[in-house]
Amino acid sequence: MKEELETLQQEALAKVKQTEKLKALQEIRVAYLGKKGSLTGVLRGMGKLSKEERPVVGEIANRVRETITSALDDKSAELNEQELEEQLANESIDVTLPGRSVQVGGPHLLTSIVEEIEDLFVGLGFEIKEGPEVETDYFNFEALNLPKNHPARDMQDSFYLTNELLLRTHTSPVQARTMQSLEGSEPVKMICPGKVYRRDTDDATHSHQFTQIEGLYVDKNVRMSDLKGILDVFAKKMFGDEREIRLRPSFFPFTEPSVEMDISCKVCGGKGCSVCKQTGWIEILGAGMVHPKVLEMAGYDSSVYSGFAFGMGPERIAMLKYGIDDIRQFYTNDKRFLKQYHQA
Ligand code: 2NL
Repeated sequence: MKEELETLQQEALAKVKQTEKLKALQEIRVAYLGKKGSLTGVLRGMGKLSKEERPVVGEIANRVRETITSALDDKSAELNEQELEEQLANESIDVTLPGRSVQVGGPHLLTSIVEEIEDLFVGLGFEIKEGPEVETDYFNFEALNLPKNHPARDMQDSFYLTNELLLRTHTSPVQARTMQSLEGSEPVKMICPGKVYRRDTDDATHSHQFTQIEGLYVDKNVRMSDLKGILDVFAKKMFGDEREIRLRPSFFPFTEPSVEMDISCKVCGGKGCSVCKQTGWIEILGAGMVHPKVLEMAGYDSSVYSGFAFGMGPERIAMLKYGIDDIRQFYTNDKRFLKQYHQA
């Protein structure tokens, strides 16, 4: 029996030595020391031994168990450490490798220009208002003194959805709605930026969808000089302090009188060049005093209230400011174009 135990120990130690896997090590532990293991089997046979032999064999058996156990524990610690080393080696990061560059976006030029204009007018006390892009015939035309059969209401010029609904052709309906909601009892000082739609063929200066920013100031005693003052501040903040403005008579159905505003040409300083078509002036926007009929339809007493309104195209403003010659650049999303207008 002694020999049996010695052999068993040698066998077990040899197997432990050869093992390279934690799982196999656990199997060896079970095979020798487990309930049905070899050593347990040998010990079970101890009952047959004599009284004298039993303590001697018992002592050997205990020593064998301890030896195998400690061999298993040592090996297990060794393998665990090895595994950790491997894991650390695999997961190590080479900080000298170049990083992957992340593509960073930025605001679209049109967004920046709209926000610049918004900030400017907010600074002058105007509120920003928005409204639906699908409008009723009433708010888009009727309430703006564009009665039925008016040439601007030609089916050919607008995107109609039904007889009564169309894609708004300007942002003026937002202002008509705002005035109507105040029931003629409160002043209005607002701007409304947004998308508008016209049934045009796209080319360098036309787009079937573009952006408009309109402004409206209605109160008691609002005069044309207030309009001129506000527009002068706008022109100088947007294009530079050295710019002059001039107002020329014009016509819009919703304003009377109506004007168009020009700014002095920066390229030639007013002498005349190809940018200003030899006139020294560049057209920027349209404006006027709100037509009394428009005020009355919105519920304002036009003998008490008066107002001015203006409308501009941010695309045109950006084109003039940055020398862009094709409006389609705003809508074709060529990143080479867009990237020039933000720091990214
Ligand atoms: C242009 C001209 C203009 C208005 C828009 C307006 C709105 C109301 C009442 C009166 Cl609710 N007028 N808007 C007035 C004059 C000109 O736009 O050339 N836009 C690009």
